[in-house]
Amino acid sequence: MDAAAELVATLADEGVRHLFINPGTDTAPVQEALAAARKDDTPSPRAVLCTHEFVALSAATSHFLATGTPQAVMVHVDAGTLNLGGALHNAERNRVPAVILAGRSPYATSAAIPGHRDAIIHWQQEQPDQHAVVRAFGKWSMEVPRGRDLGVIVRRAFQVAQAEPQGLAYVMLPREALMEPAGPGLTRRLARPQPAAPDPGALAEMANALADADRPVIVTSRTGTRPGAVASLVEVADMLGCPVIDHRDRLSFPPGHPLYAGHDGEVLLDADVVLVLDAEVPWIPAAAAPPPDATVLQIDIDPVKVSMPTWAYPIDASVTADTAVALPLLAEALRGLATSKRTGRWQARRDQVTARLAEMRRGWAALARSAEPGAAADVMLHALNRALPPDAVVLEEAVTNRPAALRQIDREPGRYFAIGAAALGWAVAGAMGMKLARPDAPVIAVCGDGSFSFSVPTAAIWSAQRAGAPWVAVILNNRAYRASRLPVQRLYPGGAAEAEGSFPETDLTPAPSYVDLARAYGGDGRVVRSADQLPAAIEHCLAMQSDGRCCVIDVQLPCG
Ligand SMILES: Cc1ncc(C[n+]2csc(CCOP(=O)(O)OP(=O)(O)O)c2C)c(N)n1
Ligand SMILES: [Mg+2]
Repeated sequence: MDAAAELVATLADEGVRHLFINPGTDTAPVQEALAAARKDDTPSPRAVLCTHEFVALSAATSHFLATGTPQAVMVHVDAGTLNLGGALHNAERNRVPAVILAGRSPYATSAAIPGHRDAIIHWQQEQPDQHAVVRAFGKWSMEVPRGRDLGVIVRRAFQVAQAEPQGLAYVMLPREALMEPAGPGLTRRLARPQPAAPDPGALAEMANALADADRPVIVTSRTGTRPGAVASLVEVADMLGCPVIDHRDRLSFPPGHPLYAGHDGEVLLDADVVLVLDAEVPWIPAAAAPPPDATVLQIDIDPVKVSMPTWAYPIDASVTADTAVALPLLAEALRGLATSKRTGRWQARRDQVTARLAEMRRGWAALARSAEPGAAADVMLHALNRALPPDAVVLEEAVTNRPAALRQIDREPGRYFAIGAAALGWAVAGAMGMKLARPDAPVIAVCGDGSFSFSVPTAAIWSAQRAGAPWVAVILNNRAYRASRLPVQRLYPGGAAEAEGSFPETDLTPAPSYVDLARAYGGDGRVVRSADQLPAAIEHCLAMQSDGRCCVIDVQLPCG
C-alpha cells in the first residue's frame, strides 16, 4: 500500500463522508487511490469535485453545521490553498473540524524517484512558507515528510481538529511522499477528549443568581448547534419566565415561543442578570448593552475566544462547557430552587415578559403587511416563510436584510443556519454541503445580490449539480451593496456622498440576469416582483431541485 492509499483509507476510517476536492498535478496519487478504492470496493470518502476551492471549504463548513462530523478538503498546492480565501475565515469562526489537505510541489528532480518534478510549474508552485496562508486561521499544520509518516500525521490532524474548541488542521503532501510505501501507520483513531465537564459549584451559583434575579435575560446564538440543547434552553427560560435573545447563527430558540425576544438587545437595557450562551457577540456596547451593574454569566465551549484579540465582555462568572451538557444540569438545579414563593414570582414575570414581547411581535406582523418601501424585504420574506415546506433548511446570508429574515422566517432548530462570520458567499457556495447532509430536504440559500456573486456562482452551481446536491438561492436583489452604503450615510451625514446622491462603488447596476446565469449551467429560476408571485416560484424551483437542478429566485427589492 502506498501512502496515498493509506490517506484514502484513513479519511474513511475517520468518518469523513465527502472529500471536497479540486485536483492538480500534486493530487495524482490520491486520485489513483480513490479509483483503486472504488474498483476494489474498499472504504473511501465520496470525492466531490468543486470547481473553486471557496466552494469546497464552504460546502465542508455547511456539511459540518448540519452533521457535526469531521470534514476533509483537498486542494492544489499554494494556489488552491489561496483560493480557499474567505472560507478559511468562515470555517475558523465556526470552529469547523476540517482537515485541509494540500499538495506540495515535489522536491526530487531525479527521474528515478517516483513523483519527481516533471513540469516547469513544479518550480513555480513551490513557496518557502505555504503553511503561512492558513496559519492565521487554523489550529495546527504539518507537512508529511515521508510516506511512512503519513498515517500518524493524518490521524493527529483529525484529533487536533476535533478537540474542543474545534478548528482547522492543514496537512501538506509532497507528491513523492504520497507515492512512497505507507508505514506501519495507525490503525485506530486517536482519542477525542470529552470537553471539560461543567463545574458543579459554578453552575449552582449561576442557578442561584438566575433564581433570584428580577429581570434576567438569556442571550444565545449557537446553542442550536446541537438541536437537543434547545429543549433544555426552553425549559430554563420557561421556568424563569425569562426572555431569550437569539442572534441565530444556528436557530437556538424557537421563534414562535412567547419568550423569544428577537435579535436586537432591547430587553438587555434593564436586565439585572444576563446569561450568555454560545454567543460570540452577545451585544454591541454602543447599541444596546445591559446596565454596568448587571451580573453577566457565561456558558460556552470556547469562553475566552482567543481568536478574537480584543474580545473583552464584562463577564462575572464563566463556565467552560458544552451547553448541551450544562443546560440540563442548570435546569435541574433550578428545579431544586423552585420554592412556591419563587415559582410565583417566575410565573408573574413570565406573564409580563410575554405581554411585552407580544407587542414586539405585532410590530413584525405589521411590517409583513406594510406597503412602505422600507418593509419590502419583510413582506417578501414573510411570503417566503409561508411558501417553504416545514422540512426546508434555510442558509441565511441576507446581510442588511438579516433583521427582516430573523423577524419573518420561522423554522425549527436544525433548519436555519447563518455563518456568523465576515466572508460573504458562504450561503450559496456552501448549500451543496447542506444538501449532501440532508438529501431529502429542500435546501434554500437566502442571500443578497452582492453575496450571491461572492459565492463564485459558476462553480457553486456546476459543482452542486454534478454532485447531485442542488439548491435554490433566493436573491434579495436591491442592486446594491447596501451594507457598504449605509456606513457612509451614517458616518457622514450631510457629506459629499449624500449631497451628490451617489455612494461610490455601492451600486450594482446594471444588474445581470441571475436566472440566465443559472440556465447557462442547466439550472433555472424565476424573477419575483411581488410577494404573491413567490409561492409559484418556490413550487417551480423546488420541483427543479428534485430534478437535480439549481435554481435562483431573483426577488426584486427597491434599489439600494
Ligand atoms: C468576501 C467579502 N468581501 C467584502 C465584504 C464586505 N461587505 C460586507 S456587506 C457587503 C455588501 C453585500 O451586498 P449584498 O449581499 O447585496 O447585501 P446588501 O448589503 O445589499 O443587503 C460587502 C461588500 C465581505 N463581507 N466579504
Ligand atoms: Mg444588495
